[in-house]
Amino acid sequence: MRAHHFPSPMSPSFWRSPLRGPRLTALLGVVLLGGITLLFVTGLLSYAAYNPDLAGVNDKTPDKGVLGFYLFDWPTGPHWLYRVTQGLHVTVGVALVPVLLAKLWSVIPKLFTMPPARSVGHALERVSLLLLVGGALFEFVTGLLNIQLEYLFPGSFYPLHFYGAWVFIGAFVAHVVLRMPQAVRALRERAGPKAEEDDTGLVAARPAAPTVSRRGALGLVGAGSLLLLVTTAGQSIGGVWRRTALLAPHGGSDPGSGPNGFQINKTAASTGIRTQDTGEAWRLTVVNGARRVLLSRADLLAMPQYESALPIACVEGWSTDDQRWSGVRLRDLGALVGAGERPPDVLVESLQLHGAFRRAALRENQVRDGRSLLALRVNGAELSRDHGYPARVIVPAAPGVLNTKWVSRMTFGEL
Ligand SMILES: Nc1nc2c(c(=O)[nH]1)N[C@H]1C(S)=C(S)[C@@H](COP(=O)(O)O)O[C@H]1N2
Ligand SMILES: [Mo]
Repeated sequence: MRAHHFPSPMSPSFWRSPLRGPRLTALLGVVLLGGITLLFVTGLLSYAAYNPDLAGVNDKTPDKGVLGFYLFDWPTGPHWLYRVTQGLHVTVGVALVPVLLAKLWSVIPKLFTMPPARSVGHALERVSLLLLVGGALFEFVTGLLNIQLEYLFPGSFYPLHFYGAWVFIGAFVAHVVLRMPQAVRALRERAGPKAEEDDTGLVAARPAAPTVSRRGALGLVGAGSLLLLVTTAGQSIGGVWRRTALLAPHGGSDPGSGPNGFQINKTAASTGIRTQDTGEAWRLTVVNGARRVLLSRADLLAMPQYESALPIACVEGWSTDDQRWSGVRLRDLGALVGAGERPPDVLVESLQLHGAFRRAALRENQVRDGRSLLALRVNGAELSRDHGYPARVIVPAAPGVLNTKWVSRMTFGEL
């Protein structure tokens, strides 16, 4: 009897799909080139939107060094700015998952190529591919876990995703530059090479009979992406689309009803806000240097009230439609303690004792904008406890993280 000899993954005859080849890899690569560029840009924007250089409390990666070279003052308009940039970041990231997996599948034989390195150049190339594949998986996995399970990374999600992005993008740029000529050639030649003439190592040496056409396979990947798109995008688009956001744990369809019936990030109970601290005894302390004012909720309601229609837009990708907030302008609170015509930056602190988002700093342009409020009411009703009663910040175009709830103290000018 003759023993059957099964090829190992290191042998070229192990990989038999007739779909693999430079053309499939190049087509998927082009989609990823566009998509990942968008993820990188919107990711950098999201970091800038936190105003990390303004104050330590805003900076989740304080050791960034030169990687913060591009930071700029995040603007206050258009008021839906962060809704769009972060909605794109998360939605496109989720929708690209099938494309990324298909791309990895299309090149997997190369992962097993033996010998591991034929030359120094080849060794360097393979190390860069490890960084590329590892970096991509790392960024997608940390991003997806953060939007699905918010407490998985207590505070460490930001540095992981931030530094991971820079490692990944370095390998990505090198890969694009090195592979561009091959990809362009593969896209020009519709037919694709036979195994004998293939110099990419992607075409199966002993192809099995096809079970699906290349077009059919690409169609499946596209359909997977589309399905993820329509079950995610609704959390950022809002309106009736919110009902299709089946994959959105925080931005989905059932935020309750009534004036306060829109998405809640962390509830009062989950952040340890006690009822006795938000009742009659609550006071807002407003400080500017030696000047200090204590205000009750009635005092705040007696000040001129303004209305702004603004969304909450979270780093997790979900956002609310515009809500009608009303309350006191931040710049009027600054004026109360003599912060002047051009109010300086402000540190906003909440009743919450623990947690990364219990306080945040706002930049002078955000304080100055007449739409920036310390909101007391929303959509014609009192703020609910979960939306920040007795008072919360709302600032146009800013990430949700800067819209501090349960505010107890505002310190102008000392950041
Ligand atoms: N004190 C406090 N304020 C906070 C937070 C928090 O955890 N604690 N979360 C912030 C984040 S990350 C978001 S997205 C918004 C959510 O506001 P909402 O729950 O009213 O939608 O509140 C912000 N304000
Ligand atoms: Mo958030």
